[in-house]
Amino acid sequence: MSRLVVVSNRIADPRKAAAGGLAVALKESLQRTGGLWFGWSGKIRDAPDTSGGQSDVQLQASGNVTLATIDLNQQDYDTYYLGYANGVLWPVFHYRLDLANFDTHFATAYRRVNQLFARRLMALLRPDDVIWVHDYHLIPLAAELRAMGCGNRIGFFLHIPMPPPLIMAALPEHEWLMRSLFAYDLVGLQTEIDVTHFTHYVESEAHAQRVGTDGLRAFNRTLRIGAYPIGIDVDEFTALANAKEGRDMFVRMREEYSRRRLLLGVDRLDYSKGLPQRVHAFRELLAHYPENHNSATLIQIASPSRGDVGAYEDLRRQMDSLCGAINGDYGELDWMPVRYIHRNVARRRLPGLYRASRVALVTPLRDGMNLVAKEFIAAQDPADPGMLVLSRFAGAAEQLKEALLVNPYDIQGTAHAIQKALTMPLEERVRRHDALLRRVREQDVHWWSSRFLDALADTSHGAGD
Ligand code: ADQ
Repeated sequence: MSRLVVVSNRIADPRKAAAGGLAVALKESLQRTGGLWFGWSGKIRDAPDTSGGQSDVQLQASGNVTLATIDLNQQDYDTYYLGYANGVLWPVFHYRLDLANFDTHFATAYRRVNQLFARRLMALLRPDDVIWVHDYHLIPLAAELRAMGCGNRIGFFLHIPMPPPLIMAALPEHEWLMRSLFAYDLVGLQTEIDVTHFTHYVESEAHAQRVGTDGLRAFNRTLRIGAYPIGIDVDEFTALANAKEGRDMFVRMREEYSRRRLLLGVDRLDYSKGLPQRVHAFRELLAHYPENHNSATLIQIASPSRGDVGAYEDLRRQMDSLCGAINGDYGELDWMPVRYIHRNVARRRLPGLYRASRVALVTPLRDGMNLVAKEFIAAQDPADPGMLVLSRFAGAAEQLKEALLVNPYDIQGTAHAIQKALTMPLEERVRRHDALLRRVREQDVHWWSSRFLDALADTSHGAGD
């Protein structure tokens, strides 16, 4: 059995409860194969790297899994991580060309850090390892590994959207970046729309030929491409909901809001999540449906993320002012329409919060998948479930058709859908939730990882090299 080697910008210890989705998804395969997880430690080293060898790789055992990490220096952090990954790729792949900072130094640093990852990883590899690389920080990693002679089977999964060809073409390095994907044997994207975007891009820019049902041939190599929508671990999430803290949270929220109808948003504070538009839609709900006064209460949790990038500061100020204005204009002595929380909320408290809410607002302007939508469904009481209002621009919308799908740019339309969700008869809520839960259960995170790894094992490795 081949050893699984996972590479991602950040790693998590799969044995720790708070490790999160990816760790839970990969735990089984990593443990079964005595695997290795390689990535950045999250630490910034003061001095420049002079070791030139393996001395700066930190190895740590987690059961029979090895966690291997390297530190970054301040310059790499500023240019590779904040600069290119989060200041160029994140906005461009979320269609926000206006927010991208196309500084050529960032692209150079991105390549340099990918080379550093490849060099350090190369020394740890065995000939029959299967390598699974994750996300936009590491797109050129396989190309760098191949340049160093790596002949292993390598797969890549992109957690964020693949933009349409003309948006991609605005990226000064688009040709290099997309060509580098052809060093992988299998590329997994979240949705069929993403696959269509990538296919059209390589057909128009690189005259790629389709091979069989899921192959693309260009640059003298063939890769397989497919939609592998990521899911959640429903059992782990249900266990969290039934644990003491989950239950306590639910009871507390139900008591606190017994006379109110609770609406909930849970996001990282990020411009892709459509937060100002959501607050505008909630304001529109209060303006057009006055029966919600003194009743509908929006709890919006927006935890800080990547605070050093300027765009996030603007968003934070915008949210502060929008939420303050609604409370000032509509609030009563005993009713605050919006509770805006700009802090982290512990994962174990989320299920109770989800379950106490009548409606979840998951309305990103663009999102690779959005797991909050799936977690909300999993946390509901099937006999009296809350309703999901979901952006058609979230990857999850491809699977979750029974939610109320909205265009988040259409403020009136979204307000109308929220009203529909708040007043939906029990029978219809149960019917929709039943279909949604079935799909969230069937297409869970284990289904996702095993589908991807089975397809990777199945690739006719190295074709065309
Ligand atoms: P994210 O943009 O981080 O991830 P998302 O899928 O919404 O997005 O959330 C991932 C996890 O973070 C979920 O388990 C959620 O509960 C948790 N989370 C989010 N906000 C939180 C908060 N304020 N407090 C506590 N926990 C919070 C990227 C892509 C997504 C894709 C995921 C997985 O942008 O589109 O779904 O990867 O592939």
